Amino acid sequence: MPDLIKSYQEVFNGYLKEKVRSSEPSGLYDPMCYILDLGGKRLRPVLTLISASAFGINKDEALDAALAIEVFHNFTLLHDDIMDEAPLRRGQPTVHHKWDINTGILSGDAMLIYAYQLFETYPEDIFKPLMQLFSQTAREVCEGQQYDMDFETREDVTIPEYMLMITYKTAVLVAAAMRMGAIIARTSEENQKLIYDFGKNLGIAFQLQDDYLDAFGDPETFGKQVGGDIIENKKTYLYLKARELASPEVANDLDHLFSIKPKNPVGKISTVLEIYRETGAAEATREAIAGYTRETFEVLENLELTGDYKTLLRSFAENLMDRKV
Ligand code: DMA
Ligand code: MG
Ligand code: MG
Ligand code: MG
Repeated sequence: MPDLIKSYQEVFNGYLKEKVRSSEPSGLYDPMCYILDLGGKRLRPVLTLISASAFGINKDEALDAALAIEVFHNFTLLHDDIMDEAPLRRGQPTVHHKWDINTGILSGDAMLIYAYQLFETYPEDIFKPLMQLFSQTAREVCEGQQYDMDFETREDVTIPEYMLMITYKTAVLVAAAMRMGAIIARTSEENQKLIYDFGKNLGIAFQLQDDYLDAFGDPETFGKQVGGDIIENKKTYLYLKARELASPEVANDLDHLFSIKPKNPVGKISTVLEIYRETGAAEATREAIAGYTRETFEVLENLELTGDYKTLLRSFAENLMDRKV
């Protein structure tokens, strides 16, 4: 079954290359191709294609929506890397480091518009729900990103607030990717809701894992700067759990460390990682990831899908949760 996923990735990558290159507009062409060519997991577009197939239509019918989702995701990355002051993406310099901040913003904006244009190939009865879902999702992602920024300087962030923030900034897009396949297959509203829920749970587990890897990932393979969230004072699940489990003294140390941005962050990162481990926050985060992954599988059980797609989605999710990048 994972071979099928690989073939979906290949079909998608081939389609992306052809379509993006042929849409050559202007000077924005270079950064857009640069970030898209760096690859990445292609998680969201592959989910759209799987969803379309699972609801009984040819995956090729979902390629434009899959590309729209991936282009949109990469737009969010260009802006995210500026906001997070990230030097690396997919093992290479981020767009605003390779070019400059203005280029990162403008080519991100152009990609957002390009993503919308990709829906123009769909007939009216599909076009409208796709546009509605996409616009709603785009607004939610921006709102989630705003919360993420606000949390950097807030000391009273709670775990439910964090969960809401990652639902908006990450999970709704994974959920939308799944629902788009269902919309294009013209399946029932009930199925659309269930597949959306599946994607949302998967997206939550995915972002928890993203935050975990940002702290404990292998710098050789991660492709981003390990410790970036600590440098930026991100209030991740790791931080919030550590804050909850720590003694008053250690909690004070943590508060202090998350109120500064030292020029050389090496000492801060290693102290914070030690606190994450010693308080049990690292373990608690691993447990939370496993818990959300289990919930994802429970939602999957209630879905009516053709063929062996439940097994496929399950193994896809399991692989995703074992990932190193
Ligand atoms: C991911 O947040 C959310 C969006 C919308 C890009 P993040 O900053 O943790 O992502 P990454 O780790 O990929 O920079
Ligand atoms: Mg980031
Ligand atoms: Mg971010
Ligand atoms: Mg991250």
